[in-house]
Amino acid sequence: MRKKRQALLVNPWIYDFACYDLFAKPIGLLKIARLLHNLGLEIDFIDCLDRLHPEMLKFSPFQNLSGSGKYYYEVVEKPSIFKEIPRRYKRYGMPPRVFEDLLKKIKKPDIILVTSGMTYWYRGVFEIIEILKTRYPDIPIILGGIYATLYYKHALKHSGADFVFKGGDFKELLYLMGKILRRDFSCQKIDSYLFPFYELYPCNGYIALRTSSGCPFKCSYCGWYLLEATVHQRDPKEVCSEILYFHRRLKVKNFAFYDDALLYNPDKHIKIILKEILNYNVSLNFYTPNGLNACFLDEELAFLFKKANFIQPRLGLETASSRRQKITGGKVNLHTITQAVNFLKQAGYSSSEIGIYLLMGLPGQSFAEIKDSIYYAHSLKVRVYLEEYSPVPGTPEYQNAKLDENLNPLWHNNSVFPLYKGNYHRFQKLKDLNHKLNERLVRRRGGNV
Ligand code: B12
Ligand code: SF4
Repeated sequence: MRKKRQALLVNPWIYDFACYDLFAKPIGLLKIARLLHNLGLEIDFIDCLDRLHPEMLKFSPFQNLSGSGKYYYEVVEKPSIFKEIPRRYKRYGMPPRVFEDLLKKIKKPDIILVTSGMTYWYRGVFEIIEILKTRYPDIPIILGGIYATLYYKHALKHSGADFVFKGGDFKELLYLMGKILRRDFSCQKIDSYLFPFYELYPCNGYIALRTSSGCPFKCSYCGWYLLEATVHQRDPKEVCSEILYFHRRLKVKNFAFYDDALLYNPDKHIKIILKEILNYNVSLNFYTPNGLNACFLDEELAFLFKKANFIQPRLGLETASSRRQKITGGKVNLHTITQAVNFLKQAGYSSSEIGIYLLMGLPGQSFAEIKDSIYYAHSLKVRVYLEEYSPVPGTPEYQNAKLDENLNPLWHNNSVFPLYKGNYHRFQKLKDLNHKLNERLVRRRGGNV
C-alpha cells in the first residue's frame, strides 16, 4: 500500500502591542486542512494561538473556556523603528520552546503549509518558517493567507518559504501541491464549501464561520475586494447544517460570524439561516466581531437576532461625517444607523449591549471630526468602540495616506499607525474621552437606558 502523505499546517504566533482573542481562528488554513484530509493526507496541525491547547493551559490555567479571551504573552524587545513608542511589544501565543517540543512529537511531514494574518504580523510568520526550515531543511514550505496575499512581493523576498501562495483558489493550490508531492490532484472534486476542520483542536471554545465571501461595498480603506473579488452567499441551509454539525459533534455553543456582509440580501440569507436554526431546540450564542451593516437591519431581523441569541451586536459607522461616509463608499449614513439602533432596542437589547464601531486616523480625517463622531455615536446611547485605522496596501486610502512605497509593514499596525505621523497623544486623548463616555453609559441604570 502507498504510504500516506503527511502534511503539517501551522498558524504562527503574533507580535503586537495589543492583541486579544476576539474569536480569531485561521479559517482559511482549517478549510485547507479539511481539503487535504478528504484527499487522504495525514494532517498535523499546530495553532500557536490556541489558548485552550493543553500545553498553553499550563501557562495560563484560568482561561475562559467558553469564548473569546486573553492570549498568553511574553514581553520582547521592540523593533528599532518602534523605539520611541511608549508601549511594550509582546509575542502573543505559544512560546517557541513549546512549539519546538510539539514538533518533536509529530511524524516528519512531506509538506508544510503556513498561514499568515495581518500584514504587520509577518515577524511571527518568518520565525515559524525559520524554525521549520532548521528542523526540516528538505521539506517544502508553502506560505499563504492574508499577509501573503496583500504583501506578496514582500513575502516572496523575505519570508524564507519555498512557495508563496496568493489568494484562495484551492484548485491552484492542489495543482501546486500535486507538483511538489508528485501526485495528480487535478481530477479531484473540491466540495463547494469545506467546513473548517475544527475537530483538529483538542478543545473548542467557539467556532468562527463565514456565510459568504466578498462584500457588495468597496470602502476606500478596506482590502476585502483585494482578497475576495466576487460576492457569493452560501446556501442558508448549508450554513445551518454547519452550525448544527459543530454544535453536536464538538459540543460548542458559541459561534462567531466573520462576514462584514452578513446582513446583505437579508430576506434570502441571514433571516433564513436564523429561522432555520430556531426550528431546532438548541441553545446557542452568536457573536459578530466584525461591524454589521446597519442599512440591512430591519425590525424583523432585530427580533430574530434577539430570539436566536445574538450577543452584543456591533454596527459599523466608522464616522459621523456625512461627507466622509460618501467618499469612503456610502455603506452607512446617520439615518440608517439611528434606525438600526432603534430596532435593536425595540427588540430588547439594552444600551450597553449594542456596539458601534468608529474609525480614527483615516488619512485627512481631522481630530474635530473624530471627536464629533464620538459624541454623535454616544448620543445614540450605545457602547462605542473606537478603532485605529490600519492602512491596507492596495486600497485607495493607502494611496491617500501618501506612505513611502517601501514602508515597513510593521507600520500598518493599527496600534502604532497614528504614531507614524506623530499624533499619539492626541489620539490617546480621544480614546480616553470615549472610554469615559462608555463608563458613564454603563453606570446609568446598569446600561438599561
Ligand atoms: C474576521 C476578521 C477580523 C476579526 C478576527 C481577526 C483575526 N485576528 O483573525 C476581528 C473582528 C477581530 C478583526 C479585527 C481587525 N481586523 Co480584520 N478581518 C477579518 C476578515 C473579515 C476575515 C479574515 C478571515 O479569517 N478570513 C477567512 C478566510 C477564509 O480567509 P483567509 O484566512 O484569508 O484564507 C484564504 C486564503 O488567504 C487562503 N489561505 C489562508 N491561509 C493559507 C495558508 C496556505 C499555506 C495557503 C496556500 C493558502 C491560505 O485560503 C483561504 C481561502 O479563501 C478580514 C477580511 C477578509 N476578507 O479576509 C479582515 C482583515 C484581515 N482585518 C483587517 C484589519 C485592518 C483589522 C483591524 C486592524 C481593524 C481595526 N482597525 O481595528 C483589527 C485588528 C485586530 C487584531 N489585532 O486581530 C484587514 C487586514 C489589513 C492588514 N494590514 O493586514 C482585513 C484584510 C480587512 C480590511 N479592512 O481590509 N478582523
Ligand atoms: S462594508 Fe465592510 S467589508 Fe465591505 S468594503 Fe466596507 S468595510 Fe470592507
